[in-house]
Amino acid sequence: MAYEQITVSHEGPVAWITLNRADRLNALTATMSGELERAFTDAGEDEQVRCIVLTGEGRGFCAGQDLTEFEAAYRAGGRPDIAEHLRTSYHRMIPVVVETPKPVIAAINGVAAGAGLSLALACDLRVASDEARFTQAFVKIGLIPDSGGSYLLPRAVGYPKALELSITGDLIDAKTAVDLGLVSRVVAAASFRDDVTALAGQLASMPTLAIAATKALLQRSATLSLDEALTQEAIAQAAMGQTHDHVEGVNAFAEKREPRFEGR
Ligand code: LHQ
Repeated sequence: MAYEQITVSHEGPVAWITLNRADRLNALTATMSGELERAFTDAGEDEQVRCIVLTGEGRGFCAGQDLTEFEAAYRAGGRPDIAEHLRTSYHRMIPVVVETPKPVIAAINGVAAGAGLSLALACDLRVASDEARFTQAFVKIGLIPDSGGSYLLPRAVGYPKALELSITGDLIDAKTAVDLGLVSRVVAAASFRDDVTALAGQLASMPTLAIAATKALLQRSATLSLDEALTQEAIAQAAMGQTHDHVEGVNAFAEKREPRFEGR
């Protein structure tokens, strides 16, 4: 599949999706959003892929919406239909990332701003380089957190910090981000690629179907009663009980050896 603004490469069972507009800090365009939607759909459906890494080319992760897409219209006195833009780009792409039935690592190599931060929050794990920075940039241009930012950020860091970050637009460093729980770990820029590769390899060797079902259960849990959650757990566990990886895990335990999971 040919892409213009992202690249996709495969290293064994790991698919690397890289935002590829380094001179714009990988700011998002409608084209890039469509390409991400396609790449995540494909990786989600590809049985060979058992972990996905999303990262950025160059010194940025993603600077959010490419503001130059709207600049000409504003300068000419126009008012683009932002809701239509959201519906046809972010509202299609973000749910695909969230619901991808594979573990997704945001490998945050540099600055993540606005919709770029929302995109990182749509991933399952966030690993930041110690050179990464984060900003809910929306308020600085008179906007509200979109592309899932109003939903995902409070779930990551809690309402008070989410609100503070969203109404100040403050740029925070990776250390602050890990202290807040915005990212799960920070690694040195020098070993960033190797550390992410190791984590991706670890996740790719896990029972992929159980990870997919776990994601779906946890994502739905906030809107369920305990009774409903227990019902959903039983349905999912019954399905997992039928998998090769469940049998392999139990056998490996009994035989005191490492399991060889196959993602089926
Ligand atoms: C950029 C961008 C960018 C274009 C850096 N666009 N060129 C919004 C509107 C409408 C509809 C729907 O949704 C949204 C959602 C959003 O995402 S709103 C938030 C949009 N993003 C921002 O407001 C962030 C703007 N960027 C920044 O504040 C800074 O660039 C950050 C803090 C990200 C990084 O700062 P620096 O490390 O100092 O880099 P820089 O500012 O020098 O940027 C490098 C280049 O990238 C520069 O171009 P140049 O030609 O001067 O080298 C920037 O113009 C360009 N760039 N962000 N979003």
